[in-house]
Amino acid sequence: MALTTNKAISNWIDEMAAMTQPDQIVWIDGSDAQIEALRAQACSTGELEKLNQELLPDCYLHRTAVNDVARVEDRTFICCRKQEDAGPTNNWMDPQEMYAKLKALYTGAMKGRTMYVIPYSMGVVGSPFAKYGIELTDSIYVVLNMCIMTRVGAAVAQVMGDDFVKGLHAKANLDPENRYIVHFPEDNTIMSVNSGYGGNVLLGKKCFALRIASYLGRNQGWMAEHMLILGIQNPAGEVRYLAAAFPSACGKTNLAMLIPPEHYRKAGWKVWCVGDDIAWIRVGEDGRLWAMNPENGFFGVAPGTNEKSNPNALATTRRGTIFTNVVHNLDNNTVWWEGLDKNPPANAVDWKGNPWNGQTSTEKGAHPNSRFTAPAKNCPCISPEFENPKGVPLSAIVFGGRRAKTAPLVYQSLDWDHGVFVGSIMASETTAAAAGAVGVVRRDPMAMLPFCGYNMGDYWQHWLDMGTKVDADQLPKIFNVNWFRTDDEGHFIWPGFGDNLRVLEWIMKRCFNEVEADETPLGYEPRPEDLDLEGSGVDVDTVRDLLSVDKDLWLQDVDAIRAFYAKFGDKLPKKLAQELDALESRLKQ
Ligand code: GTP
Ligand code: SPV
Ligand code: MN
Repeated sequence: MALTTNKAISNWIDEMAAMTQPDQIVWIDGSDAQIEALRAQACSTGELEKLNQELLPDCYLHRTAVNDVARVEDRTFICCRKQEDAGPTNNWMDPQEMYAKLKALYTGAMKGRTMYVIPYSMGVVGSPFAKYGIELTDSIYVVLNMCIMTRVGAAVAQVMGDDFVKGLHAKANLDPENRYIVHFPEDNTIMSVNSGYGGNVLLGKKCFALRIASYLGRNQGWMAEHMLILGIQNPAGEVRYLAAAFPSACGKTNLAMLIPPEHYRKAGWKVWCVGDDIAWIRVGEDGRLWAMNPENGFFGVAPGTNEKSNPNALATTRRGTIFTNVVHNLDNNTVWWEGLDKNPPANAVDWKGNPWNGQTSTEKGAHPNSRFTAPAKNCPCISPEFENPKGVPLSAIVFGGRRAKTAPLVYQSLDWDHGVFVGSIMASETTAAAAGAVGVVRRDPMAMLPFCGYNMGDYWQHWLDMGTKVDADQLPKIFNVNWFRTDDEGHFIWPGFGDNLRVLEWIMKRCFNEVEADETPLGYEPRPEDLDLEGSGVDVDTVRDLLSVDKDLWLQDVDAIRAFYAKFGDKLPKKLAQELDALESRLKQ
């Protein structure tokens, strides 16, 4: 039964149904009974496998098609009327042309199938900062994931009125040549076809909460960012918040759920997770910047998650979780992935669905971008502010990426505008989260290269403008971090994970004027002896090395940045060009 009688909604659904021609239409109310029935149905067709319910209650396994395991950036489009508004970093096509092309792909695509109607909320339902969407899909896997990742149900259908983002997803025949992930920001519309992989099909996530929302945010004076949000509680009991943007598979989920090193724990330090992937940031009533997490779950990278690296993430996946493209351990009907433990199962099925012996196989059992979809409420360190519709006030914004050599462990920008510059010049080695080569350094400003729904030059200007809406002393301080510097053998020098708190502590001290810093051509850096290294296994000299700035490498980077900036023509804010010149002259001094 329809969950709303709103005409705008029913007309649009009728139109989409006339095109895709499903056998039936089913509204998703998100009730336990409905979810249970859908799980059973998906198990009966093999779309899901029910895991050991004693060890992993309400947990299921799914395998995608082998050619459909990551976001497809080359098939992701921003279709606005003027190409200039999409900018040089987005694929663009004229909206009418794209609608016509897609119509051919969607026509009859749901014949013999069910169209599910998912009313969902990004943010706490009914709160002033929530935004609503409806996703139409022919995939039960998508329905069940959306019920974890977003707030779904009748209440949402009631409050959304006419103001909702339209999302249409059809698996069609999963043809990679006709796979399209398309955004029409001017029409509040998302269309996804021929994929069944998370980031391409869970339309509330990257498509809405970043690409559409970044466009809305620019028009409405707020920001949608690819950022985790966390609270750091110090021994005095104060909680200070930061948001951090790292590219895909560069450590957001891990940082967001960090467990402090032992002596910090003993002293009373705690980290609270508010979000692990997306932050919507606004100016609050008190004039500060506040960040809220619009999601309701985690779609996290499985490989590398273990009892030591991220016990909180592991605990989060122990119930109500969908695992995608991991190893199926047949002995006890549980799951496994590379980096979970040193004991891969011998009697298992790999991510492709083939028999797999982890003791003898030289091939990976889980896909490097295999994922878990887990409810946020499972997380042992979920912040008490998680359900606060306003989110949390930010003291710091942190940028970071994977850089084997250039970027130091941490540095602080000179001020907001310089911080925007620092975000704009981010670069990182590519990962398995997107289809294509892995380990290639590319520029990824603010970790938003694949997610900005408009011209990146305008986006930078929007960042600069946001800085003028907040008093200078109230603005978050902006930092850059790099956990991924390697030695000559290619090993990570910094221990990372929980030990990253040592750097976050320094960052927070800087925000509250509790520690001095050294000035370098890049900005402010810690005096090595100011980082608490107790129990880290790292000595001060190593830290000095991790903080070193290789001027020759940086001058080469300046040239690369200049070439990158040139792509934006007039859209490049003058302020950023000036910041680049200033960096160059500081490096040459
Ligand atoms: P998306 O969900 O794709 O946006 O990724 P993410 O940014 O949340 O990355 P995630 O925390 O899942 O980490 C991705 C990979 O980086 C995992 O394999 C981690 O084990 C690894 N990783 C995370 N933090 C660190 C760190 O501090 N040091 C090192 N060396 N590796 C890390
Ligand atoms: C990312 O790739 O940044 C992710 C996973 O968080 S996805 O939902 O596929 O975008
Ligand atoms: Mn992400």
